[in-house]
Amino acid sequence: MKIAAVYALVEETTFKAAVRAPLLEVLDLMHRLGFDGIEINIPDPFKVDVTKLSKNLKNYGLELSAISTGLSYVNYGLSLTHPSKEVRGKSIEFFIKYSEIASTIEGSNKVVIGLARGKSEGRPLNDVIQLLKEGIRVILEKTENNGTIFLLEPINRYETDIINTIDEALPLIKEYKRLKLLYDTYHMTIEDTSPYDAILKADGHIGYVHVAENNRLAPGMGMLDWERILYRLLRVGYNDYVSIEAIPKPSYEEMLRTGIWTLRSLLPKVI
Ligand code: LER
Ligand code: MN
Repeated sequence: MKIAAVYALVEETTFKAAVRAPLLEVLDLMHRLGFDGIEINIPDPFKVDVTKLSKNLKNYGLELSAISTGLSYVNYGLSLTHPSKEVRGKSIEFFIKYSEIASTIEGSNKVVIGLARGKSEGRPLNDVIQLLKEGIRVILEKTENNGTIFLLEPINRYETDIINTIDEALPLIKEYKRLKLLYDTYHMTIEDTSPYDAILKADGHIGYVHVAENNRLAPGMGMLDWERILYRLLRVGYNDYVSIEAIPKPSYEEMLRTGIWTLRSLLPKVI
C-alpha cells in the first residue's frame, strides 16, 4: 500500500481537510517522512503551471496520487448538477482539464468527483442524479484517450445530499468502466453502520481511499481501528494509495507525521 496526503493548491479557501502551506516546504517534509505520493486539490486547473508542478513533484520523489476537485465547488461554485446549464458545462470543462493534468504528471491518473457533484438545492433527487450521470458520461467520453480513472466519493449528509453512502454510489459506479469508488473513512464513520463494514460492501469497486479519524484529524488522533481498516482493505484486494485527508491540527507537520507513522507502523502487521 502507498501513502499520500491531500494538499490544497490555493491561497484562500474555507476547505479545512488539507495541508495548506508553501508547496516546496510541504514536498520536502513529505519526502523526508517517506510519503509515496501527494494528492493535489486544484481550484482552477486552467491556472496551473503543469510543467513546473510536475518537476517539483519529481524533484522530491513524489507521485501525483490523484487530483481532487472540491475546491472548484468551494471556491467558484462549479458543480456537475448545478441548476444552470452553463455552469454545469464549465464544471465539465474543468473535469476534462483535471483529467489532462492527471494524465500528464507521473502518478495514478485519477481524478476525484467529490464536492463538485453539488447539492440538490430542493430539486427532486432523481432529476439531480440524472444530471450527475449525464455529466459523468460526457466527461468519460471526452477523456477516453487518456484513460483517467474517475473516483465517485460518497460524502456525509452534512456536506451534500447527493450520494451519501456506498449503496447509493454502487449502481452508478457499475454503469461505467472508468468510474470507481472513493472510500473515505471519515464519511463512512458518519454514514455507515461502521467504516469497517463499509469496506466489505464496497468489495471490488474501491479505486482510491481517503483516511481521517472520526473527528477528521490524522490517523492516530481519534478512535478508529486502523489495523482493522488496513486489514480489510487488503482482504478485499485494495492495495493502492491511502491518502490522508485530515484537518492539519495541531500543525500540518504533526498531522503528516502522526498520520504516516500510524499507517506505516501497521502495514507489516496486516499483510
Ligand atoms: C472530499 O474528498 C471530501 O471528503 C469532502 O468531505 C470535502 O470536505
Ligand atoms: Mn474525502
